[in-house]
Amino acid sequence: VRDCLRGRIYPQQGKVQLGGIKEYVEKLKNVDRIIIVACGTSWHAGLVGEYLIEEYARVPVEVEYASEFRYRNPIITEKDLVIAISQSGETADTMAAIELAKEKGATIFGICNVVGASIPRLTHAGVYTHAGPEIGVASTKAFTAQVTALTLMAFYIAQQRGTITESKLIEYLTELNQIPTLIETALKANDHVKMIADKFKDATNCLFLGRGSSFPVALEGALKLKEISYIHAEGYPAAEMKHGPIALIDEDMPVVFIATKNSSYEKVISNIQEVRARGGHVIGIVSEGDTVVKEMADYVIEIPQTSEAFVPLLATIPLQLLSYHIAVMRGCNVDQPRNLAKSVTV
Ligand code: F1P
Repeated sequence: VRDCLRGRIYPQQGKVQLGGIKEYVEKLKNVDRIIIVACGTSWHAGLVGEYLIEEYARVPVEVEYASEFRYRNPIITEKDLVIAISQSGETADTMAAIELAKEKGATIFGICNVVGASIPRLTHAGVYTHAGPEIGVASTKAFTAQVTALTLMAFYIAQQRGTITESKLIEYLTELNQIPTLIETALKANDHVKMIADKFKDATNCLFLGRGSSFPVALEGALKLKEISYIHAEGYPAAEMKHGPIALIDEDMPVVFIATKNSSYEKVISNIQEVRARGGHVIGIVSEGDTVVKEMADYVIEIPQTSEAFVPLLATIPLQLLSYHIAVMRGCNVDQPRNLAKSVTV
């Protein structure tokens, strides 16, 4: 994350620079639709990107599974900007989605971790995340780096289009500059998370719920648990719980809530009450110093207080740790989960 931030933001001047896409400033000023294509964890990062780009740059964004997009007949024009996200840069579905969009004349940006991989070579422009090699198969630091790149992109586009004031940009970039330190603070919860993992290591199901940009974080928390510990897990927008998943809740169902002190805090609290009333066990990812969720939940994990824009970067950390510890306790190989390939090239 430090690498991703370094040299790219100038908090005092309220300026973001993204060298890889600087030739496309005019395109960004006038773009009226962005389509994000990706698979797995990278698709979850794309959903965070949708929230950030729509919120700050006010450009409509669609996020598509590349594995679906490539096989249907999507409407794409030369006016569209397609952002392809991939850790490995070799995912066959994402490459096919890029080829399809290119044929229709769209401009393609890439967000990729591996320098010189196939995907960056197929794109017109893009940024590298420089997160370092992912030792394991399941993406972890690549996700935080992708979200950081998308955060920078959202502010960069907002700056070009004038949809954010200079003072707001200074405020956000100053906070963004602190994120590496806050991530280090979030990592200090490791032993506490390990203790919680021990309580839930024998679970057979788990729900992850969040609102706004915490919804893709919930999806990612569930995917990590599935991928490395083989526990069935689902991520849902907390507000969707009443439309179906609530039927699953009983004393055998742990529910992880991303319940940080942001715009949807009060609403998430009512969702927690609904789970408690049905005997479900609650693990809350909360802002430092929270007392309300602490009273209601079985366990809470604190992360530093931050603006809504940056919650995904911090809230992901305890979820990754939780999956990691549960997987190790269950005797799973966290680096090489069964049936998963580092890059899905077919
Ligand atoms: C996409 C992905 C990963 C997942 C696994 C299989 O890869 O779905 O998110 O963890 O490795 O592939 P990529 O396109 O981001 O390399």
